[in-house]
Amino acid sequence: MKDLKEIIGQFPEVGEVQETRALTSGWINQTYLVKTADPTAYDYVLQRVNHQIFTDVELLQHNIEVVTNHIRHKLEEAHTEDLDRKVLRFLPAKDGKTYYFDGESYWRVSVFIPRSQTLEAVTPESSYLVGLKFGEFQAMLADVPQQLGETIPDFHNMEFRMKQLREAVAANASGRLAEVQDIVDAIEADAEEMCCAEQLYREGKLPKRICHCDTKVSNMLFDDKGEVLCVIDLDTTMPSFVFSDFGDFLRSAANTGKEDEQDLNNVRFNMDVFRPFAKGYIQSARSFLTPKEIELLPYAATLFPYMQAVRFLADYINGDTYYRTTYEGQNLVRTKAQYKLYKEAKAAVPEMKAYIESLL
Ligand code: GN1
Ligand code: MG
Repeated sequence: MKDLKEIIGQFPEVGEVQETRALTSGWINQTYLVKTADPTAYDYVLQRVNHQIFTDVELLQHNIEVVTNHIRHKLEEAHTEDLDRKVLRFLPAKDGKTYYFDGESYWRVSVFIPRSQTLEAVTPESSYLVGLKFGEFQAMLADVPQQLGETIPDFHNMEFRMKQLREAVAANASGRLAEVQDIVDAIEADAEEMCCAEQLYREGKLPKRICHCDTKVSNMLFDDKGEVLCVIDLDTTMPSFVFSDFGDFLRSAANTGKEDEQDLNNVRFNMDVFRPFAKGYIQSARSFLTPKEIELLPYAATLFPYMQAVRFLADYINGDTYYRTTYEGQNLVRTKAQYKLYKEAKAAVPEMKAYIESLL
């Protein structure tokens, strides 16, 4: 790998660097904090893009530029103060592109948002704010004039995820199939029902819109008073079903257990997170949501744990080639925990429906 200083030097706006240190969060891209010598200047975030996963970095950065410029423009029109803390800004390299290719890796630099923090867990109060903000994020992007591409093709496509699972089962590369046959059968039993969104899309009954596609509380920056500053980690921002952002957020935030919880009794669907999140989201997204999209929100809360169970299970059968694991069998533990969450969310659907109706 090239010298980091040399790479930072490709982004002239950065100025004199005092120190560069690795940040640990996120396992997909490698991230560094670049502290600058001038105390009045911004610090920056340097990232090496994982181009095994994001194979089209040109498209990736195109999406990010369109999205951040569009949001910045809207915030300017609304005379929003403190703009550089409300939307990410990526710096141009010497050639004007927002990334630099060193012959081996792709690098990009964005402004480190001063006086910001991330939260790892939600409270009912923060889930309301987060719902409001993700709805607003989608609302601001509802009229983006350019076409955005899929940075990971078929990312939240349930039919595609089933196809991957079926291929994993057919190949049985790790020899682990016999051990998980019961759970494969259970997943197959619900597959048709869970793939309904793609079918509705083909029938023209469900649109795709620009979504974040990695909604979780840690992808949002807060100020020291707990107010939301902005949405971060825009790599998967692309056309998808709006309920992607709704369901994927609840998959982590409304789970009372860990993603790889061993004790399945701890995995329940937390309606005390669902309610404020749904309230905030619907409040800011209502202006553009169709009745069908609103109707499908409870389904989305079941779809994402189901999809994640399918993805973890396929990876387990493939021999753990995608998700990093820290202990033997972790992908199976994750699968079972996500499947349990799916069942819990399913049981809560009538309650979710009634609550959403009460909001309208
Ligand atoms: C990956 O790395 P992270 O946590 O942002 C994955 C998500 C999964 C999640 C499950 C690009 O996201 O889709 O929901 O793991 N991202 C990618 O923990 O595959
Ligand atoms: Mg991510």
